[in-house]
Amino acid sequence: MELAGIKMKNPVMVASGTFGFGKDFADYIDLNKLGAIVTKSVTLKPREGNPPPRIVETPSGMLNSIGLQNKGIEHFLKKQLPFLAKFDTPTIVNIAGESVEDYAELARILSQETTVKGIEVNISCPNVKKGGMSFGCDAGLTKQVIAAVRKATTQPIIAKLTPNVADITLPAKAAAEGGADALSLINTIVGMSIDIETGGSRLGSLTGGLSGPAIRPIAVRLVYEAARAVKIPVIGIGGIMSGSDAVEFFHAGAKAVQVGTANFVDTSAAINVIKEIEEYVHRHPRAFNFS
Ligand code: RRO
Repeated sequence: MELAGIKMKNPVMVASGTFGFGKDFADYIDLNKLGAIVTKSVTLKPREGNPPPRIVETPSGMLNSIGLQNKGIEHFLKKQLPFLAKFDTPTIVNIAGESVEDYAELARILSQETTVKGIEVNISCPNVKKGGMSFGCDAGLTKQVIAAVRKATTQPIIAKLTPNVADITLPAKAAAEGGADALSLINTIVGMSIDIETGGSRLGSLTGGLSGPAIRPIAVRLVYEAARAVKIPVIGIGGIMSGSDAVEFFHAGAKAVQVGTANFVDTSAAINVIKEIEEYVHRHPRAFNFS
């Protein structure tokens, strides 16, 4: 199948931030079986991330506040990308920045790399003070960022949207107008968990992004709305733990899905999702057209 100009063996990708740069999973699963690998967000310069604790378990989900920790684009190109080049699975690089120019610069740098088959533009990180979600919450800025990335590269562009908005159709349309080839949604939902003994937040940065099965109905609704607002393909993300969860997103209008939090529970989660989708398609041969 092909999505936004990216050739994939199946419609199941692993979501940014939940699969590192592939290496940690390669001992457990065959990376060649995945539809695509989306790498952890990379910025121009290294970032330390947020103060600990950074992860809290919640009912049917988890809160994270990593704060975009990464070693920067130079390190990524030298130390992480060469490993992924060995696999016959497209690598999609998730990029993040504090300014429109940061995103454009990252896209320019990555446009030289043949291993990179697509760029996922993270305008939806809930855990940073500058940039991140503030871009994705504003349709004007969404369009500006995507248009700047569009100018900087001919690689396929996926705009990763935030659910923390009143009307998802506005950033969805803005990203499409800016020149995105696809949308991916949802990133995490801003949440908070309080330790009642101390009265303080369980996260060092007070709030974090909620993910996991708890958010799936919200994600399905937002994918449904976004898919009807734009002509470009939508990639569904949000609490997919099984093939039937993924199938829900396909019925909502998604053309592909990303498995995220489930990777923390079971290293084979995405592989199992692929198998279960195959079984569903076998039982419902006319349900979807993955071409
Ligand atoms: O690093 C993070 O804290 C983070 C990012 Br960049 C993101 O896009 N979504 C998220 O839940 N956490």
